[in-house]
Amino acid sequence: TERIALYPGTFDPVTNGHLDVIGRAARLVDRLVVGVAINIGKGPLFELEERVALVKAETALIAERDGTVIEVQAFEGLLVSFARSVGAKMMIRGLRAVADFDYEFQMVGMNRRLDQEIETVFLMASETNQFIASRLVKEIARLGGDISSFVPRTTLERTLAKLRPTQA
Ligand code: COD
Repeated sequence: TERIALYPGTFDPVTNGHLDVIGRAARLVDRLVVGVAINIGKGPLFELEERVALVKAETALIAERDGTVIEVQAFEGLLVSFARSVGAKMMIRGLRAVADFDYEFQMVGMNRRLDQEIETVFLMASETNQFIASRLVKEIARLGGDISSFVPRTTLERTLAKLRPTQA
């Protein structure tokens, strides 16, 4: 049977950290579904459609390079329901230093109570990419810093256009 994994996130916007995790995950499975959450609670900078489009553009390059199957889908509602709907028994999450642990630990625990069949697998990005966070990328861009080593090209352009309209 086909091994399907779901990598869910807000991707506001997608960073080299996310793409690093996606590249690693794609090598472990037959099909990787990247789920872009509406996540109104986080008050995203980018519209859902735009976040999906950026993830699609960047993952297409990885899929082509590595010959893997990567699908990008927006989702609303409960994560475990979406995982079931795409047939994923594996949930991929990325781990940065200790800061992520608490939240991820809770998520695994809660999701496991909701669906015992789904296992969460944690991956770490490379040394260059493991500190990158969408929140800090946006803050640095807003303050005029250089974010070109944290995000892929298209995302860089879109982020600058959004946050520094006069300079983009
Ligand atoms: N290196 C490694 N991993 C990274 C890096 C990096 N540099 N940057 C990000 N990551 C990881 C994050 O730790 C996370 O695992 C993943 O990449 C996605 O990150 P984000 O920030 O884009 O996404 P999140 O954490 O905001 O996603 C949260 C969800 C949308 C998955 C969550 O809110 C959710 O499940 N929503 C649906 C409603 C639901 O079911 N809620 C109950 C959950 S228990």
